[in-house]
Amino acid sequence: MNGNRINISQRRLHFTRRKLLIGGSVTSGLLLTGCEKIGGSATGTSILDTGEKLTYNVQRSLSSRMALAPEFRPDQMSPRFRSNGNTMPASADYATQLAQNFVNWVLRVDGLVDTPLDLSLADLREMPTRSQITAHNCVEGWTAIAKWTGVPLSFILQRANVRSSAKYIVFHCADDFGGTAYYESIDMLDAFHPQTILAWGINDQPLPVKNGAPLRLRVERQLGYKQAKYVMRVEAVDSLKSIGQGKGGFWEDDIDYEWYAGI
Ligand SMILES: Nc1nc2c(c(=O)[nH]1)N[C@H]1C(S)=C(S)[C@@H](COP(=O)(O)O)O[C@H]1N2
Ligand SMILES: [Mo]
Repeated sequence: MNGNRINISQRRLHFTRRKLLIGGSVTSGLLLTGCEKIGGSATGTSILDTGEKLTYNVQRSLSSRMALAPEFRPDQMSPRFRSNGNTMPASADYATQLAQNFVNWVLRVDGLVDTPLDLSLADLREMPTRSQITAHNCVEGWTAIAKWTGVPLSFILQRANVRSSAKYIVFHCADDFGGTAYYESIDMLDAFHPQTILAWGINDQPLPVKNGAPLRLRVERQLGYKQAKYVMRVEAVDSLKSIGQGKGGFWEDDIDYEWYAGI
């Protein structure tokens, strides 16, 4: 199927990018050796002296964290976007919100902010909107491309006057596994990344329950389990220690998934 072929090449692209990044440092080493051989003088090596290499490495690490995830054309979208993990929160409160079509639902934004917010779905839809067609990679071995629409997290954090003491943003979700609430967290670089949005739409439709209604995180440089569904509360914190078991997310606590799941 056409969708599958795109998915496979997308995965290759990720692996190639990783190799390239690793290859980068190897190449600069080789270049240095080449200079020494050809130049045979101290002047040759000084072109890549410590200062130069530092600037290069700092530049590289910054650009790899803030670089945009690949975006795709509409004709590359997967025919359907599957669902994984919880597909319907079990809580009575969620059932009530769903029955009311989320008209009385509010997103709480609090923690290390000067202006805590309670935002309705209507409030969120009126905020600046970003749409992006991106690939979702689940560690269980599937990839799908969908169009996500929502409000940049940076806009909400700025409106809440997030304090400079905040180091992480925690997403508290409505669902649980055996009584343990799902949550996730990201650092401030990811929180202010231009593709990090709180999405209320998928493929030009309101987010269905199976994909996280009414609101889910999209943090496009990271793996599937970071894409918190059923987000009810956004909390700015300076440490993750006191949340859950302290490893920054449900799967991180439960089965030692990496907290930083950048791809
Ligand atoms: N609240 C919540 N968020 C979640 C999950 C979950 O079970 N609960 N599963 C995660 C995993 S492992 C993946 S791959 C994606 C799946 O998103 P989807 O159901 O929209 O495909 O959501 C992530 N976010
Ligand atoms: Mo996943």
